[in-house]
Amino acid sequence: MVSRLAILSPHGYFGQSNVLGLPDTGGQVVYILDQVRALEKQMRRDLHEQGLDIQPRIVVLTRLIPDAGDTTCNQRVEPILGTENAIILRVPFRNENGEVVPQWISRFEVWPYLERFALEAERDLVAELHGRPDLVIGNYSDGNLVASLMTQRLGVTQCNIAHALEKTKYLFSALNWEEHDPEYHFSCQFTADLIAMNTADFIITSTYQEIAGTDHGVGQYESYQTFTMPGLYRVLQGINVFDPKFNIISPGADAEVYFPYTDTERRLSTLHDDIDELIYGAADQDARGELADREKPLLFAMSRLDHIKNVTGFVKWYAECPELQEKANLFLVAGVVDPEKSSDSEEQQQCKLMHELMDEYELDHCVRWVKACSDRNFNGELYRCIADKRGAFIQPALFEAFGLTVIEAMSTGLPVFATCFGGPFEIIEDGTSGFHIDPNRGDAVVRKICDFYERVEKDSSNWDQISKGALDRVEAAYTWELYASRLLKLTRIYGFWKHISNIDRQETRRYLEMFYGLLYRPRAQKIEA
Ligand code: UDP
Ligand code: LCN
Repeated sequence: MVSRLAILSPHGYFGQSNVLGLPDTGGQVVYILDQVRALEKQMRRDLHEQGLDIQPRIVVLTRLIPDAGDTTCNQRVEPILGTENAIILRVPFRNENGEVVPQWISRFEVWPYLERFALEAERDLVAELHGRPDLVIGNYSDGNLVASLMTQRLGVTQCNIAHALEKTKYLFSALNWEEHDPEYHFSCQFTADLIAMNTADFIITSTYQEIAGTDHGVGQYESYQTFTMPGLYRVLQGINVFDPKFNIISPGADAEVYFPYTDTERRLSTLHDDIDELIYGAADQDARGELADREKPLLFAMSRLDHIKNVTGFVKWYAECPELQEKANLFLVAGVVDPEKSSDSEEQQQCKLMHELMDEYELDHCVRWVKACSDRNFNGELYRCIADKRGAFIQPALFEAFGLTVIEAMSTGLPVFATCFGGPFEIIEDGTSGFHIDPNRGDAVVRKICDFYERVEKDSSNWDQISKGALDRVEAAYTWELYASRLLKLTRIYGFWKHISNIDRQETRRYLEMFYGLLYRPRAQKIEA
């Protein structure tokens, strides 16, 4: 029986409005909120079928941020919309004197706060649930470490979800850890990852390649098998990627929000004027560029303005390809347009680079760049409006762990060109339900898009075919109903296994505790100092 769940996601701005696109705040938040809605529904169904009159409870534990800007991240409790009983419960980070830390903290710098956070969050969770949860789900390195600390004490089942670990995002990140450490603190993060993935009872991933990689790329978990951080430690067998604790359960895109552009009855036509203004309006503080030709299809990209998302890389390829400029305009929703409005150094740097590119290549007549849009209903309709104009979604990331925007766009019937490094490689069947692009080969990327539009100019059914392929693909493999029923099945299986086998993992546990105490803790404390 599974009736009480705790989900951990400490970093970033975890909220239900005005948060998407803020630093460190993207797909993980969307994933968890959709996951909670789907799980609550499925748990209620299961409990009912078991003849039990029990209300399922789900608590998402995150960080309370007093200086929360336009978000609700300074509220302790927030009910989750679309559920009956699920809540967000926020617990603050405290410094070593016990004082609450008021400001947002980058995900790279959360390490000194987590041990205390885990204790406080556990106390609040048990009080809220009037007992222990049946399962604790950790998210990303910090959530997984807290889940580890909590489940070891509570003796309950631990499930880990990586989303997007940093190790495979930065070239030779382990080898060059010392050079990166002042900014990124990888020595803490990779140690936390090793501890959490070894204490977890089961791990779920969104794709296969996330576990074991592909012929041309290393998997997120695979990268922890053997590695060295020179001068710190050498890992001989960090994780066994063939351990039966690994399972693939792919997320979906909320079907209420991301539905096909052809579903005219459900279209949010009241938003069309605002969308038109967003795309074709005049430049201002939050928008740059004014599209001169309204007739051209739009190449649309939407993501956080991080280096890894490579939006600026795509702008450069577009700028250097007059043929593509002739065929389509470029519309970008990303981060901030005014660098002064950002508190994140990487975002500021990308923002400045984008301005430089637009100046250097004089792109203001064919590129429109607007700040992050956080309203998902608006965004759903935005994808559809771009599909109306026979546009395409571009996801040019250097690496994308999964890529929710890819399935959101596909769910609306918008053809997608997405990176071949990471999740999109598995989501999209190249040439059938979208296209793979290699972010290291800008010339080939623009060629592929030009070729597509040439085919579409000759016969518009080429666009329809890919659009239909995308819709079919998402319906078959990426839905939250499938996700919830699989995750709850696994929870029962691994929970039962833990209970009956009572495997003696004391040696591993002692080793990990020592690793935590001798290595992680002092390094984490040093960050605060
Ligand atoms: N998103 C948004 N507004 C933005 C940028 C992103 O609403 O300006 C949403 C997007 O629709 C998606 C999520 O944030 O649901 C990003 O998830 P994805 O998995 O693509 O990337 P992540 O940001 O997690 O790396
Ligand atoms: C984080 C990411 O970077 C994305 O690739 C994923 O889609 C998202 O989390 C949800 O898992």
